Amino acid sequence: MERTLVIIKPGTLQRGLAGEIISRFEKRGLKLVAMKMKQLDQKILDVHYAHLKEKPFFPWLCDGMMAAPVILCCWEGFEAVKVVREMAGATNARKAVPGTIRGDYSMSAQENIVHTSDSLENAAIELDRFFSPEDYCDYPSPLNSYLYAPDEK
Ligand code: IDP
Ligand code: MG
Repeated sequence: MERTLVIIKPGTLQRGLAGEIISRFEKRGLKLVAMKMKQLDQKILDVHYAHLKEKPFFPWLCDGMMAAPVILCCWEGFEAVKVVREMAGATNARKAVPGTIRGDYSMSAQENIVHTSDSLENAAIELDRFFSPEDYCDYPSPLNSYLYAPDEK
């Protein structure tokens, strides 16, 4: 099973949508294995959004990500990285397809509800950035035989 990082962004929390967004991942059949609320700071955002440092919108992006706490979630599932990424939809929410999270809840390229890891490699790096080994909860998945076929592991 893969693990991926979702960050419920500050605007999502402020708009009272956090529960609804978390619920969508639950309903899809993903398993929540770690979760915490955190106030992000510039230091961690410089690393997390290093690929965007030269962009003109970088300061606004960071301001938005520090405007309130975020909710960090680790979701587990078969091919979870790609599934979660596709659930989020296009970065620019105005171009995101209806039915995706961004396509259903946002009008913005910046204030776009969630962060999702974009590859298995980056998921591992990002999860290490925000979670310690003891943050992960190991608990039974009694519904797995209803959610998956035997070769989907
Ligand atoms: P992603 O979140 O879909 O992976 P990235 O390119 O990694 O997209 O960008 C990270 C975040 O930076 C986006 O989620 C969004 O909040 C912000 N962002 C990206 N492109 C733009 C833009 O053109 N204008 C404003 N904000 C942007
Ligand atoms: Mg990204």
